[in-house]
Amino acid sequence: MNINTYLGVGSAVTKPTKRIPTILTADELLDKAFHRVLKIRKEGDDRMDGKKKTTVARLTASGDIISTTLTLYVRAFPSMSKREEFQMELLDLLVGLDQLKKSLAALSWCSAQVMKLRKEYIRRSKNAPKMSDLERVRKEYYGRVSSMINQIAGDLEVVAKGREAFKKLPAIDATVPTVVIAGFPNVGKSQLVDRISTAKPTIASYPFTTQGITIGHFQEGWRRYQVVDTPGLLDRELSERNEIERQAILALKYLADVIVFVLDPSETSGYTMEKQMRLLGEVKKEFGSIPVIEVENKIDLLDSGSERMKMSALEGIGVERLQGQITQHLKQSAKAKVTDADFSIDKGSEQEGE
Ligand SMILES: Nc1nc2c(ncn2[C@@H]2O[C@H](COP(=O)(O)OP(=O)(O)OP(=O)(O)O)[C@@H](O)[C@H]2O)c(=O)[nH]1
Ligand SMILES: [Mg+2]
Repeated sequence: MNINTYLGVGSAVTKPTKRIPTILTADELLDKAFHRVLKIRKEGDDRMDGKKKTTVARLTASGDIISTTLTLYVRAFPSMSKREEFQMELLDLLVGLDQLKKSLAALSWCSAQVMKLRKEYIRRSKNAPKMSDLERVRKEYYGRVSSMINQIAGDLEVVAKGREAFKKLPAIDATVPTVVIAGFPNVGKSQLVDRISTAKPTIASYPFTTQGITIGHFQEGWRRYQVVDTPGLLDRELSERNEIERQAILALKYLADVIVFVLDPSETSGYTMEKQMRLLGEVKKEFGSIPVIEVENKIDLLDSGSERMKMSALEGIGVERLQGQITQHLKQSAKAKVTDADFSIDKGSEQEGE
């Protein structure tokens, strides 16, 4: 079955949603279902009748709470259009879409099962001849519902993790020309992104400060460009990369129209130039079709004397020149050409109408 069936059908979601409710754990859900209903009391013709009506009302309410809560979770997951491949891949990396799909299906299944039990035990409560039978029926119902919810405890955890991933999903516009900033950890990528875009990433003097993808923008004339800050990459095989690094790889693969590769010849990042150069070679090999701008950062600390472009993201030296080069590349990107075409068609049709 297609993931979209479980992630809801219909329109594309380009922005993270805030509407997925907090996902309760199995214990919290049972607590909510069984304790809240204790407040319900019904009057009857006699003690037995009152007890029966109360039991039936409690069974009904607790079943409803569980079933509607689970169904709400399943329905709250937004759909993802095929076009947002990057977001799909990112979600897959962070939660595992197959697992999320299975877990949402498990919640649906459980919701339906609880409704079945509810029906069965309401009938049995109504037919209970004695107080003790009524108590036994109630206990059995609670026991069966509890074990069913405990069965999906792991699925609730997966769905909760899915919710977190959805919440943090960067709002990417796949049609906007995009520069992705890459390099070793601690070389100054976030400092650069902070300088050239609207994004305000965390900057700190330790590796792996950036743990996910941050999106910023900058404007040049009427054009808007996307800037993507990525977590640092080490020079190792893709199979050895951790979840944080893999997010950077996904951003390079799916988003980059141009890559800025930041090097730190001062090596104050804690990594040798040899290692950094090896990674640069890998990136160029892996993403051969994407132009790479190489820039040496921290020129305030060390000027290597190489031919490469230099800057100090910290002090703002050379940043404008770099930004100019980025813009040149982005202007020439296929995405920019599509926007240009749209723009001229719009202008054309306006003129026709005049
Ligand atoms: N002296 C100097 N320090 C810099 C410069 N650019 C960044 N730094 C410092 O280097 C450290 C790392 O900067 P970040 O921008 O967080 O580095 P990053 O590449 O984003 O690091 P990760 O997110 O961990 O991959 C911080 O302490 C910055 O202040 C620079 O041009 N000169
Ligand atoms: Mg960073």
